[in-house]
Amino acid sequence: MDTPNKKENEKTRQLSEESTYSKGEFMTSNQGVRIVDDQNSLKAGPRGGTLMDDFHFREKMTHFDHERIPERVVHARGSGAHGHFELIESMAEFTTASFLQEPGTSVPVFVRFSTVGGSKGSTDLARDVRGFSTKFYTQEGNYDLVGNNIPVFFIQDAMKFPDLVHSLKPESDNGIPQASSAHDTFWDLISLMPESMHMIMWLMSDRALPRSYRMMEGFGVHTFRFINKDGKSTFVKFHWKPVLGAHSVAWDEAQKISGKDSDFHRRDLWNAIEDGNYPEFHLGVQLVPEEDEHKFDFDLLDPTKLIPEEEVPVKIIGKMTLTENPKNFFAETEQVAFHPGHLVPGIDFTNDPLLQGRLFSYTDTQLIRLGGPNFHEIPINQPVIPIHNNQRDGFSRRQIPMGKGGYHPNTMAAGCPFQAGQQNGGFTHYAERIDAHKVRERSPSFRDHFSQAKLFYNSQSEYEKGHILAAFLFELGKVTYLEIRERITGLLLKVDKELAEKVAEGLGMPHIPEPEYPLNHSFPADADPADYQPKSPKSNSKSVKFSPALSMKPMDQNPITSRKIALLVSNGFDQTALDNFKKAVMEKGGKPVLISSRQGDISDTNGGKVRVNETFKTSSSVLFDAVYVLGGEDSEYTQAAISEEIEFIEEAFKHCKPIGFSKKGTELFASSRIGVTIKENAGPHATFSDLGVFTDSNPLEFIKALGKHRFWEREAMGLV
Ligand code: HDE
Repeated sequence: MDTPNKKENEKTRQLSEESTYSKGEFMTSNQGVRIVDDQNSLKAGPRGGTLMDDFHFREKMTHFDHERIPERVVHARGSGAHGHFELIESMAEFTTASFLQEPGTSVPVFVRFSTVGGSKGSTDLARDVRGFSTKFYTQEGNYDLVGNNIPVFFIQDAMKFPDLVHSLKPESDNGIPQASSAHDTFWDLISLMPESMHMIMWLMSDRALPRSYRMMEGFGVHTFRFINKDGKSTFVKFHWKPVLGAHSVAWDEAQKISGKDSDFHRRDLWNAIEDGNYPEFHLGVQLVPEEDEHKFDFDLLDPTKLIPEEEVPVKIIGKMTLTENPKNFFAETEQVAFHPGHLVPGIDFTNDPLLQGRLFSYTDTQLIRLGGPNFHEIPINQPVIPIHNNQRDGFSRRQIPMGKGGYHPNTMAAGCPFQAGQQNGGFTHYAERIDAHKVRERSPSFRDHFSQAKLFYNSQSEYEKGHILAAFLFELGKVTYLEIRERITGLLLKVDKELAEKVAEGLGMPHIPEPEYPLNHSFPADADPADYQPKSPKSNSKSVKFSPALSMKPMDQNPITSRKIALLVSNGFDQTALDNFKKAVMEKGGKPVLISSRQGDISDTNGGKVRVNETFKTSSSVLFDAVYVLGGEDSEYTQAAISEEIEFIEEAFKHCKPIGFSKKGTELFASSRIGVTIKENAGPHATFSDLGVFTDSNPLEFIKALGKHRFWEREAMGLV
């Protein structure tokens, strides 16, 4: 039987064979000299000191000593994959970008997903924004869409980014906490920065706890421009929509996954691709004609605002499929260098002040991170078309330019390389009219900080609102200064009174003091007391008050492809029931994983054997999407094993996962608290299957329930 473990082991063997790229070759030094012995250093006698003459030892050790490069100052923890993007609908009316002209055009891509705050080795499951960067290797050069899984940002001006990141990162005196926003400095800054409130609502929502990189949306965040062949500009916002839907895990679960498998998202992405379950995302655009720039209640240049999909629908124009894991993590995922300024003709920026600042920062950071100006020569960063210019030299130059050139204009190289001009596809910036005073100011049109925070909160389902409340109670519960908690709840009052009151109650605050501004010397210099008050919408506002697209609830019926199901078995199991179950799950693309109390083979009632994949010690229910209890008749099953198994099932129940019990498994159902809890608390009309628990059932019903992802109703009913 082809169990997932066996498959993985086979892959490991096969890969290690493939990776001997120097098959049959002798080991050499970096100068190509054959190495006599790579295990022992050169010594003055077998028990003597190591000699300076040992150039082989010195070369090997020096290289090792220099193996690490600085990690990214933000988004340090990430995972990448190769794939391709294929155009579905032509955008020729709006842009000249070559890869967006002919439906069917396909270009290679490399994607890197990341968390923001944690270090390179931190957990994947932090409550955090996720980066979603895509490099399109087009025939006109590289185009990078460097986005996030949340469509807005914390700040409106790049000037504030270092402050934001310093407040989020571990505190500067003790270096605590790692990969967490739940601490004083972060909330101190936020409490003084009302422009963050919209983003904060997203960060406290389930969007910050994705189930998988394959199951989250992506957003370009800023408003960009498409430019067509007549030079006409259309504003554009980019969206990635995952084919598997957007799904999240529970916060308690996220924290436990961090302990059980802190590589959870990295492993999930890697395994899905190895299994041929290629992650797929549709690319969508929201298009706004230039003349409609001022039609909205907010400023299109303000990165703390989104355009509700109900106002401007997302048009799907293409599909990205990730089909190949990197061959080498460092060479590709670590060395890839994205930049929002890597544009191709037909796509341009707007004056969004956050985007403008990013245009400086990304090259600057690569210079230190990748050690000089030649990082475009690292294979993963190279365009698929040749580069020709007069740039020369610098650290780690690999290209060998021929001839005496290196300047322009010239005759020595017959004028080469030529300037393309617009007629030959040279990048031309949009000829935006500029007539302004040089000022250090924020536009008054950026001053509404609460309407969209409210819109987001009001658009959430009840269970999502419950999760937001719980997130505030966790995060602010870790804040040790009462004034900071008070200022945050004061800001929350302006988003939703009931939410603010519940937060205050949970934190044991007798009342929420109305914040008075200006507060003190730390009041931001550019802030107007009016920033801290909700604005009334324009009288002719058409803006929506409720946007279903902002909730993840409508996305909860999806294919179960690649979903992991823990299949609990013990000796004396029913082979036919196991075969039928596995067949039914695998037909739908699910991944059953056999779990028992010990490793090795277990026997069915007729003495047939099956190998288990994991035990209760090596695994945990938090690593699965659902649990199916196949059971057995094992007279030697110890009390300890039964307890472990019941804990496994009850934890899955707590995290609102579908749970099924076969005929033989029902004994365990009886021993767990699940049945009693449902009967006692869910009311006379609740059925087990409404709550995602399938007893003695036809497995098909259970498998169908997997498509719903979670039965969050259990929380609303107070069952968990
Ligand atoms: Fe970034 N950001 N960022 N950022 N960002 C970086 O660049 C920066 C912002 C985003 O997978 C850094 O190469 C500034 C918004 C992603 O390699 C750095 C500002 C969005 C990644 C940097 C922002 C992003 C980065 C660190 C405010 C969503 C990971 C290493 C003006 C649209 C890229 C690096 C990868 C990485 C600066 C704000 C997304 C320091 C100054 C808004 C996905 O250059």
